[in-house]
Order: sequence, then C-alpha cells, then structure tokens
Amino acid sequence: MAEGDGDKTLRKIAEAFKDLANVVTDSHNAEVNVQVAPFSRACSLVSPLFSCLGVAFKFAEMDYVAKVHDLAEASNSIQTLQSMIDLDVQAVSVRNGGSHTRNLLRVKRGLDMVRVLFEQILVSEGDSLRDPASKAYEQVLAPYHGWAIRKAVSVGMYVLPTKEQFLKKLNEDEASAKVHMQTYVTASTPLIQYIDKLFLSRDLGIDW
Ligand code: 1PZ
Repeated sequence: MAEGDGDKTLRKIAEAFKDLANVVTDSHNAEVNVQVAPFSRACSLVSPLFSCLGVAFKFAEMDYVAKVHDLAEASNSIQTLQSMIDLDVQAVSVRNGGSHTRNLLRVKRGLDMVRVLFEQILVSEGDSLRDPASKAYEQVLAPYHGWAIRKAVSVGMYVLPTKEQFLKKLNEDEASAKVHMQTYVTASTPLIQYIDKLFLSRDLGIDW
C-alpha cells in the first residue's frame, strides 16, 4: 500500500491499538499478557503514515519496518512480549544490535513519536505539520539520535506536506481524522506505559 489508498489507514490504526489497550487495561485480568502477533500487526499498520509524510522520511520508514518485521518473525515462535524479553534476558542479548527486545524498545519509541505527533496535531491551529512533527521528534527520538540523524530529520521537516495534504492522502476530513487520532492517543498511552514497565521491572532501562 503506497499511500492512504482509500484504505482507512487512520481508522485501522485506531481500532488495532484500541484492542491492544483493552488487553492492557482489562482489570479482570490478574496477569496482563500482550501477544507479539497482534502487537506487531498493529505496529505494521502505522507504516503507511510515512509515505503520507513524503519521501524525506523514507529512511525512518525502512528502519521502523525492518524492526516491526523482526517482531512479526518472533511471533512465529514466541507468544507474549513478556516472554520475548525474558528469552533475551536469559541469553544476555537484550542490548545486542537487532535483538527482539532492542527492536521492541525502538518500535515503542516509534509509537510514542506518533502519539505525540497526533497530540500536537490535535492542538495545533495552523496548516503546518512542522511544529507538531518537530515537537514530537525533539521529545521522543532526538535524545537517542546522533548529530547526523538529527540533522537529516531537521532538513526533512522543511519538506513535510501541509496538514491538509496529509489528511487528503489519508482520505480523511478534519473531523474524522481528529476522532481517529484521539482514539490512538488514548489507546497507545497505557500500551506504551505497559511496555516501559516490562523493561523497568526487569531493570533493563528504557534510555538506551
Ligand atoms: C512527522 C515527522 C515524522 C518524523 C519522523 C522522525 C524520523 C525519525 C528518524 C529515524 C531515523 C532512522 C534511522 C535509524 C535510527 C537508528 O539509529 C535507531 C536505533 O536503532 P538500532 O541501533 O537499534 O538498530 N532507530 C530508531 O531510533 C528507531 C526509529 C523509529 C522511527 C519511527 C518514527 C515513527 C514516526 C512515524 C511518523 C509517521
């Protein structure tokens, strides 16, 4: 799928993450277990957003897609995010390049980036995406990126489409987009917190 393609990209993202949030916030569950398969599927629904933001973020898309793909592969043999992390802990491979756990941390940051981006779009007045995108990047990803990547991203910020062009590619009007973005913001928050807790409760840290 190249762009929005009449496919309800935003609605699909919103619904998939709402389902995951329901798992995380279900108080009837004594033990919460997010399955790797639906998690990676939901994460892959985010990928079409990159092409709607223009060619400048192609390199971000490639990195994100590869990591989500790794999680999808992992789901063939590993059931839950929790057991995926525990296997890496046992193998002492948590921080190794390309480990499932490391990729999960990167993908989680991608989800957080989208969350803050949507949050900022929802409160922004004008038609520019530059402020929302810059704020989200500064807050979520920039602290972990070296000079060269930060520089490339800041150049990319100047060739972002306008909000109107972005929504058009997604086949949304302002009102429907707002609803789906808000749903994603609300749903992704507890999910991201859940993933952070998986790391922090094992003393793995989330700032690397
Ligand atoms: C609206 C504006 C969108 C801004 C997009 C922000 C661009 C982020 C730039 C990502 C650079 C990708 C280059 C590679 C980064 C890697 O160094 C790290 C570490 O990976 P590792 O060493 O473990 O292999 N990868 C990342 O930080 C993951 C980045 C995920 C980017 C997801 C962004 C999601 C934004 C979606 C917006 C629709």
